[in-house]
Amino acid sequence: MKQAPKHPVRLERQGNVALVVIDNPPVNALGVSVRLGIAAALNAALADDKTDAIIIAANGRTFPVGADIREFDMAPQEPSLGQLCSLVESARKPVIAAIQGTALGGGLELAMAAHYRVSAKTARMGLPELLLGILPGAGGTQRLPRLIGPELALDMMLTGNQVSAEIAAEIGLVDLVAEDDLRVEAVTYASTVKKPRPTSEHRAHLLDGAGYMAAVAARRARVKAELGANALAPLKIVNCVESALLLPIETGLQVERSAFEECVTSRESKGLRHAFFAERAAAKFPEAAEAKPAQVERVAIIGGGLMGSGIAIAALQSGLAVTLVELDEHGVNSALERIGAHYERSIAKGRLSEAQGAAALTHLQLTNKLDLIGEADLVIEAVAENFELKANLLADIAVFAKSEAVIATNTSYLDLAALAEATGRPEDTIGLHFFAPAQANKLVEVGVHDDASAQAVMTALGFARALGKTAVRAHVHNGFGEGYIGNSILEAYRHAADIMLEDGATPSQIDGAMREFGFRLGPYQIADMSGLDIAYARRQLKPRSPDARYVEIADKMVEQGWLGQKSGRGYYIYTGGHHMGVPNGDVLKMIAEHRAHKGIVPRKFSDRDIRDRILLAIVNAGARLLGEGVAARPSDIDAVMVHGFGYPRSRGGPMMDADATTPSIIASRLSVLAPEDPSLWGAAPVLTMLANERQKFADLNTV
Ligand code: 3H9
Repeated sequence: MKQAPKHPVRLERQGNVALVVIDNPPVNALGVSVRLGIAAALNAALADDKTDAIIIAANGRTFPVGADIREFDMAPQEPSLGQLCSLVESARKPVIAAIQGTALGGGLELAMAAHYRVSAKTARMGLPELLLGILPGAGGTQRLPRLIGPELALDMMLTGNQVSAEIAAEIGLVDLVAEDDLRVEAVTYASTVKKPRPTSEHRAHLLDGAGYMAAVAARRARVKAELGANALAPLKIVNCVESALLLPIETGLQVERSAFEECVTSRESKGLRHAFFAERAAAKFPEAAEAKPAQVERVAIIGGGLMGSGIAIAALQSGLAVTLVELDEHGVNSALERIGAHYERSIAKGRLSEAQGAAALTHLQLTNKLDLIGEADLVIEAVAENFELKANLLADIAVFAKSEAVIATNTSYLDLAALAEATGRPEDTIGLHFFAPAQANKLVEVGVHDDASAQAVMTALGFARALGKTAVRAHVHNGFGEGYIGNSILEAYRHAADIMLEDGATPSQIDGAMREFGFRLGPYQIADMSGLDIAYARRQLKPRSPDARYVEIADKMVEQGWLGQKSGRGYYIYTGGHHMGVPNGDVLKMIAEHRAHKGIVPRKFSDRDIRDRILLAIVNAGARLLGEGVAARPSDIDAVMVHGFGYPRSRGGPMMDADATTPSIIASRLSVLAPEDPSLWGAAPVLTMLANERQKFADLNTV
């Protein structure tokens, strides 16, 4: 556990300027000790006759990035951030905020409560509260429109986007951008300002009342159209900005406060905050105690198919040099086509300029010569899912890769320890499991086997983070860990769905119920997208468990050549311009015959039954992975499901959902289902333990 600094705020002096310096690493979050410290230092400076102006500054890499999010579930402690901001604004001496790094959320609100703002050239500012399901609750909704007008203020608050110092100066958010030394230039600036200039008294943007109201109305209509009439935090933001025009600031602040309280206690905000901390907890690998990530400047990827090309694009986007190796000229050309098409699409959509696209491609080396991987710091094989193929390739990679290079295999099903052994350098070899499309999907699982060195693991983690991915550790050991976390849970999810399919539900009903829950796609849409032949091939290799119910529907489809989108037919038909597909009547007919053949009398499942059964299967599979030590903490499973599989972020993840239901209720529901298929529904020991001890999954979360 990190110790809070003893004195997170200090009062310093330079001539007649007092500096209130916040020092609360790592990000100067405005927890209660910081708020108390700022209030005390401010009062001391105000009482000091020798002080003419006060600067609020921060040590370390950044101005405060916001309120301390961990305090949101605790009893409120005074002064609140709102009270502190009012204290700052009402100061009788000029207060200047000196901003560096990222002034976010409550940090920017504190700066806006100051009378003047000076920022470093590289500083960025934003109000990202919406991403946590809340709204700026310390005056941001009242002060920002006064400073920059309603339209820009709504834009910043409804997107969470940050603005640069240059833009901030243009729009009136900061008064001066320091040329060189922020602290020195802020002190010089402070000695030139003569009196306080409270933001609440800025009227320029409130004068055109009709224009202001029109901007608010347009934004409200847009939010409702895009997010629905129940979008809590976004609509509250719009209401608060409206109040900034219509009400005196004290009343506007009260409106904002009660809106904040309603949002912060919402299930959505709790879910989003859980997801925020789950991502950060997942990055805490035990290997960090032993090693630091080595720098990866060049990555080599073997295999330029969908996955390999996606990884290459992700690496190029992050500014790394890439060597992409294909088998032959034909492979090289198709990889080039695939990557080129990606850049063309990005340029057409305006995400990249032509120059940026061209510049990124200059860092790409495409070749059919494996010996060119010698300069890479990390080599990832991303060829077809076949043990022999991968093992032989990994042995060759080990010959050409430099001795300090880390070697990674992009598999989650094949035996990781055996593949590592095939390199002759097991300590350097780890699993790096990307999810398609690898350039966009935020999840990477780092597969760790018992012989992997801490150095290799940490380098893989550092690489995944450099790509902007959420990395989650999967411990593969003693026969556990096949499919790592993600695919192992996906298998249980699919199996629960298949049982319902065989017993009476339709693919589109199951997909619809899961979309209604919040997934972007249902399991059969995903199966059609991935191609049914891939899972089929794996099933053929896998021994069947005697207590597992086997549903042959997908096998029968593959045998008919219905492989999903790639063959134009799967659970849905994709011909005739139907991008999303229409239900495949032939599959429905085949399922009906299949049921009759097995003597199954179809029964009805409500959407709620479907959702409940699938969630039970996911949670039980998650609990099993915890018991096996494959997943280190429940929140890691949440991070995997949110980032890799589109579990609705606002729910936090399945294990958080399970805690809301309580493990004991889940265990008793599982016991009802267990006779149907003990392999799927038999309660995992961890779940039974939590149920017996009346504990929750959250009690197992360690950081
Ligand atoms: C708000 O301000 C509400 C107000 O309007 C009203 C109040 C009444 N609190 O992400 P990193 C921790 S809401 C507590 O790995 P990076 C984080 O958990 C807030 N802790 O670094 C991690 O801890 P650990 C609005 C926080 O460089 C460590 O700091 N602000 C907070 O990749 C490093 O974080 C936001 O939503 C926090 N606010 O990214 C900004 N922020 O080492 C949220 C971070 O123990 N923060 N931590 O794992 C971010 O977006 C990123 O952390 C940031 C740095 C971009 C700042």
